[in-house]
Amino acid sequence: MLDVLIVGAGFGGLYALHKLRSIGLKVQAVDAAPSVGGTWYANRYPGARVDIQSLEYSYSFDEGLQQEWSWSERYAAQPELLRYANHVADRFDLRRDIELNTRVEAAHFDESSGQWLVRSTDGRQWRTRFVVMANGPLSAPNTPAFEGLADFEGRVLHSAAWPHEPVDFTGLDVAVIGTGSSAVQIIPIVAEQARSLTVFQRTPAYAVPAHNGPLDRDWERRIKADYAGFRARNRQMRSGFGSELQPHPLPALQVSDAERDAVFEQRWQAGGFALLGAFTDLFTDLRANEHACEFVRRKIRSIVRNPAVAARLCPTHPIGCKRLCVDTGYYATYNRDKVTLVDVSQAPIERITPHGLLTGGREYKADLLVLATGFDAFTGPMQRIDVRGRGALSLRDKWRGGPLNYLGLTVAGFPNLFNLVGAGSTSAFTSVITAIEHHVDWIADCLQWLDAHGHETIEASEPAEAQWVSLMNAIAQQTIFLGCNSWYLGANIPGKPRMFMPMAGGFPMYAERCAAVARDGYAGFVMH
Ligand code: N01
Repeated sequence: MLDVLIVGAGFGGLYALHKLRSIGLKVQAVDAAPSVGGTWYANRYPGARVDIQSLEYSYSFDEGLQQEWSWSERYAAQPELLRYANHVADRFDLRRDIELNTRVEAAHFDESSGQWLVRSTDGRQWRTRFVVMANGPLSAPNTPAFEGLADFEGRVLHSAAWPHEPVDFTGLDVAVIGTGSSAVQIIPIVAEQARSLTVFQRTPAYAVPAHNGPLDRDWERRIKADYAGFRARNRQMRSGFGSELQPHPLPALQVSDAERDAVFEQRWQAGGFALLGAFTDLFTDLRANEHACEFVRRKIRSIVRNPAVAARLCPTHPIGCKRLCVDTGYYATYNRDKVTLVDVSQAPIERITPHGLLTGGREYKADLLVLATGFDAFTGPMQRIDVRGRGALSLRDKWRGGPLNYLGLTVAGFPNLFNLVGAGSTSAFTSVITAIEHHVDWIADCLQWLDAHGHETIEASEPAEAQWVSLMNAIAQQTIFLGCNSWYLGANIPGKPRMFMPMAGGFPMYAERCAAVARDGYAGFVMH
């Protein structure tokens, strides 16, 4: 009998295992993959790298770890991130409590014993008091149901299930479907190797340059001289990172056009998400947001030589409404003669043929098809498991209209079950490792508190859950996030209920709410 079973051994599962073991609990983590690393094990397509600077996208829980690890680049690439996950697993002796190649298919709460029964696809079972779902909000790849896909005679690769051996695009006619963060990283690299590349774009993306390169060692030394202070300052930011570039003191609408553009330009040169942190009203005022949109559109028009292609690449939705893409040479790729951009916003992909794709009455030939079509975010990974709570309540049924939750960490009707970086938390808007550390520390405190107070179970109450969801909705209403079809809204998956799933209130506000709930003796929860 376990105290805690953790589903997933990515960055969330690894820290949960370390932390919960360190407070004396008997913990087991399982992962479907043959390796630790989660997202950074699965997403190994060419060009895969983090979009938050590595000095910020890394664990802060151990001073020795953050001092000794040295990133080679400003934005680490997938192999280095995977090495980091493996280093952490070794350094904290985590592997002895991790079962790999183990896919959980069911987790049922047994009311008579107050325990969870967790079962894997190969028939193994665990009894555990608590379950921590660390299976990641972006771990269920979305493969659209394109007619004819099974009859395609070339190779089909999904960005999130990339093969382990290198893929050689030399001499091939390659088609990429999608222009989100994954595609924006894949496209420039494929374009270098392939004979031709055709990109099928439904919605153009805003992409800002990463300006990646070797890590500036002076900067690294400066951060490491007070890493704890740097992390603390980052946690005061809405996004949980980026404290070195504070927003302009005035809103975008209160400065002159020239000053606003100078700030945007400075942020563009800084690279990455800095642009969205330029002014505090970019996420709350569509007129302010439009200035940033137009700034990026001007950049696109200045980079892409063919005006018709540039126009097709210019997004019309608010910037940041869909996750901003961070790129290396994305727009310039469309200046290559061998790269074609096909707009499928009006005439969708009709079908995949044995030798290509059919859209707008024309067939585009391809030897290799890359699906960079994203994920069934937040709910997908949870609903792929048969989770049943009190009274055999199924999570799939409970979430039919959207992922009801309390604090993003728990769901009413599912005692002793916690979710990391899921719907209802700020995960999608923070450096995810900051979110992970916050959630796990909160859960660890909660489990200790339960034992100290002689409680066996903790469970969100339905009124607290309803209040949290209406707070999430009320905050989202005040932002620009409802103005486009994003995976935050479930809008990328046909038939998925439209609900804004992350908490848009910013990390400091979210963390304070969670802390207040704990201070108030876990207000909104029912304990037995
Ligand atoms: O997925 P996406 P992603 N016909 O959903 C298109 C993180 N991430 O894997 O926009 C035609 O963003 C779809 O079109 P539309 C990051 O949080 C981070 O790229 O729905 N097209 C879109 O263009 C990111 O946000 C990094 O109209 C179809 C694309 O496929 C999240 O993961 C790198 C279609 C999917 O884009 C997801 O990114 C990679 C159809 N039927 C990912 N269905 C870093 O940089 C879908 N599309 C760290």
